[in-house]
Amino acid sequence: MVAAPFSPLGSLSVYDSNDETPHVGTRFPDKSVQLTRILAAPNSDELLKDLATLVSHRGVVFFTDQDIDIEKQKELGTRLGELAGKPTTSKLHVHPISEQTPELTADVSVISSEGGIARAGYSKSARASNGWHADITFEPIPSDYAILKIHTLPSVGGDTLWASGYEAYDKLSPAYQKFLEGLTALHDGSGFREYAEKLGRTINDPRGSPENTGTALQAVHPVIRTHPVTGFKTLFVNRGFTKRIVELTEEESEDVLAYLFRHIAENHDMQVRFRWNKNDVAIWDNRCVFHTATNDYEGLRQGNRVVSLGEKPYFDPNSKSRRAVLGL
Ligand SMILES: O=C(O)CCC(=O)C(=O)O
Ligand SMILES: [Fe+2]
Repeated sequence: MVAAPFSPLGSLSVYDSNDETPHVGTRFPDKSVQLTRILAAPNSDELLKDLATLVSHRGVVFFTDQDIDIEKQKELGTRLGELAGKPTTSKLHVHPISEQTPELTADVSVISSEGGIARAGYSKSARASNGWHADITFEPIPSDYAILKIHTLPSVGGDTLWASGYEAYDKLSPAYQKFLEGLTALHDGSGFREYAEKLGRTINDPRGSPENTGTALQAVHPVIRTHPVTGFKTLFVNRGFTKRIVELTEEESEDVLAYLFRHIAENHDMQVRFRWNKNDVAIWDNRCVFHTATNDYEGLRQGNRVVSLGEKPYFDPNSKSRRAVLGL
């Protein structure tokens, strides 16, 4: 895999789009831009490769009122990562607690206000910013792209926020950046095991890659990783799953992680907030953004999510930061 040049739209420049904030988020506001048409276009490989590159640069991309069904959503999840050059053993993720139903296979996660993945361990009085995470970083082979389509919404509320890992890295002082580079952290998803045990269910295994196996739901990853598509350095610890920086004492780790989680949650200049309309689709890159749901609504909110697997995270000491490359 080689770093892509900075041309985030490429062949997608024929469509109307806008940046939602300077650092994160791009939107295709017109519903005439349909992912199903992009998937079926004669130059679909070119369009999808450019879409993967755009998502990797901008962190999250929004599409308006999409007609895509779950089969096509899975095809999109598979082709984005393949065209961006991920290992052939990386398929769609099977979540440890996703259920196979007559309608949906285990590689689809139902995101619902009623329970399950998005609500495991949810408490109404908890601080909203506790929810910041990147998906499934407890896996040895974590996610590249995720695609969420929300089909059922309350009349107001339930926004989703994303934050840029590139900008989170770039906002740190050079001394703090240097301190973090080369450190590794333990990511742990045992909350899902406890949720499964409580409901008397087994953990799905393997989970989309031969390396994502067993019920430990733990992995060690670099604290700063190099993004394989953009070549940029990005912060890769998140409040949801990162428990411990391996090379530090327990107390040091606790303080440094608390600082980094605040850094992500409190810098709203590196965040974008999306207000959903029915059948909107968000595609994000779990390698370089964090996200959080907003549990501020009553009533039913539901959608389907496909998470694909990328590569084993690595840190290349010769890689550059986004601001350094873009001259920001
Ligand atoms: O419900 C949401 O807004 C986001 C839930 C989530 O974290 C996800 O789909 O990965
Ligand atoms: Fe998530």
